[in-house]
Amino acid sequence: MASPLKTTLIFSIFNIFFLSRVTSNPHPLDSLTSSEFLLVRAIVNQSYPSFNHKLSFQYVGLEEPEKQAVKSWLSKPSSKPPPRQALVVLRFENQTRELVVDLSRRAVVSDKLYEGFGYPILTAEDQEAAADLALKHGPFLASIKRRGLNISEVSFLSLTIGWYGQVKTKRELQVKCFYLNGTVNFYLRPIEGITIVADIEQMRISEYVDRAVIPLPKAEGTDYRASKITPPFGPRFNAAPPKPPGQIGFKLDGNVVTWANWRFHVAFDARVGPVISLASIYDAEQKKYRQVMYRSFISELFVPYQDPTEGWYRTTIFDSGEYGIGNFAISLEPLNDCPSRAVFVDGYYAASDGRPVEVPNAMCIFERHSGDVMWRHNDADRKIRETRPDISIVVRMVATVANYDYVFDWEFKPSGSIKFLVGLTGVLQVKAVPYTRTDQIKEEVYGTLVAGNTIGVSHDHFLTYHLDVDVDGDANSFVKTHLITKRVMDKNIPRKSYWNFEHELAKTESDAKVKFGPNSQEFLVVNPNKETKLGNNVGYRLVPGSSAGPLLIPDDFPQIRAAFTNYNMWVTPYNKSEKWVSGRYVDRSRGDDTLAVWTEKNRNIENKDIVVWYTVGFHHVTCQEDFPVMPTLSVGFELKPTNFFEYSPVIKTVPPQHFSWPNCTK
Ligand SMILES: [Cu+2]
Repeated sequence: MASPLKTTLIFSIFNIFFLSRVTSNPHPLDSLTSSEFLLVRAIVNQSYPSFNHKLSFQYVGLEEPEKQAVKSWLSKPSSKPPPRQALVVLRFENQTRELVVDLSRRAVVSDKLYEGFGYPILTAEDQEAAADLALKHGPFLASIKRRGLNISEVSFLSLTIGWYGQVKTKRELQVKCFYLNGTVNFYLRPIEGITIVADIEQMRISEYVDRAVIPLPKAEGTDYRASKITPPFGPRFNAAPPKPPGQIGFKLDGNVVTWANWRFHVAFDARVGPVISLASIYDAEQKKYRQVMYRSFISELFVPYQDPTEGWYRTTIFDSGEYGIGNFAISLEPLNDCPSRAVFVDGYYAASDGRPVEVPNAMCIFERHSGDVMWRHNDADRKIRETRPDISIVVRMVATVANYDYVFDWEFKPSGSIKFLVGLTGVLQVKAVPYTRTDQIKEEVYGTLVAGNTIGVSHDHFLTYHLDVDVDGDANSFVKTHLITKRVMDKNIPRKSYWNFEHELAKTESDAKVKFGPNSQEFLVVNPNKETKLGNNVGYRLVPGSSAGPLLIPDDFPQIRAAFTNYNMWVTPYNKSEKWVSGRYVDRSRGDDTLAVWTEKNRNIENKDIVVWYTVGFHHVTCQEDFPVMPTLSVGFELKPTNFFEYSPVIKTVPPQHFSWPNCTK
């Protein structure tokens, strides 16, 4: 049993602001509001009436204004903001159309028929349609009967099927089926051996195979609800100490957060989820905010399963481009998903009829008192002890992507660091097998036996971040710093070796493709036009975290489509249209519009407005502890100031006033 948490109240070391929401004109980077979604729908319906036509809204989101227009508005916020526009992707009469709708002119200002490969983000209705087709398919009902199962206990999951070199493709989804009957955690009870592929344009089952009857994993031990757990129980915890009501520690003006020395803008998008823009940090020496990052979001989340058998080889999922991470955002639970004093922000995405779907509390923003040390130093002789607690601000969104849950955090630290963290939790995708112990297994099973009759199938998670870093201005360069072992040449010195570093400037996109290997390297974005007083170029360093690369061979079809994972890091010149590393239309894509293709132009990136693309990679060899719900595994990376400030930006933080702590003797 855990000991009761000791209660201490710490005032923020920074000014405490009260929550204030100023209703003013929208910021040019604000997400579309509920009423704007309705306006977009009305404008589109004038050109594309849904009556008597097959029309669906696959994606509606902010058409990002020109970067220079945003920047000039920021320099003079009283001036007219850039036009507010929406990007709309439709399926109309079985064709994909891409529209730009101008909200102030109330008009469609651009309308293009898309005739390339791939299809838009799936709507919930697309996925439900595939499941409905399966449910009504006679041979499937016969298969369920043959297994002695009750159709009313069957649950479905519609998944994309990828592309395997076919000349012609259709909008098709595979439908996986599961059995409830005694559990709510149906993902852990797959009805294995059945392949169902549904054509969601022709509305028919295009492929159906019932290969074999495999034992169904048991319902026992799969439930995760607090009300249903049975002894022996795990540790019991006390709640975190309460915080004074009303005080949130930061200021929220519309969607602009101001906290300590940071200022940034928060938005929500159906495709990529959280979008954090215009991050700038106050420099007390220069008495002004300095730019760090224009825009950042998760461009793609690729999860290829590593089971090449007939029923599983198609399962290589692109969560952003095929489904939309924002479409999977869930309402966060106060105190458990986000701590007390968190402020919640709602999100909106378009349903297939264009109406807004509200996700209440889709994101939360909170000041984090981690209990860690921000910096400290001791001098015993002079009886000096100076220590500062680490306090930061976090923006969080959680997407429950069917079985899996992802916790996405952007954490801003007073030291100037930005941490990009992803927590992986939720339920594994599992495969039913005849085995109940590992010693029965005499074949390749593509994963770990995590419960009786249950293989947790091996897979990867690759999250590629779009990082439009603007270090103290637009014009930046990318520099690789090589750490090199050197020989000591001075014969009077007994030591033989040391290391030193050498900078290598990346002039083109090819120079900046980085695959992590055994060599020690650091990665720096510098502003070659700005120096510290000491003459160092101001910069920000990318500190890699979990960064596994792909293990598939490069000409394998899923890897061609996910060629943006071929390198851990890439740098491109800013191009407004290059936002989604997997391409604009990812469902059944052929890899002809990926980051790997864009960079074939080998453009100049020196002293330019550049974008860094970094992939957080994780190979998941499953284990029994992942069952029935996986404890959160955190992965991520950090952007860290490097010669950006003249000296430590946190040395002059004012120590917090503490209440006396009864259990502390000294
Ligand atoms: Cu995993």
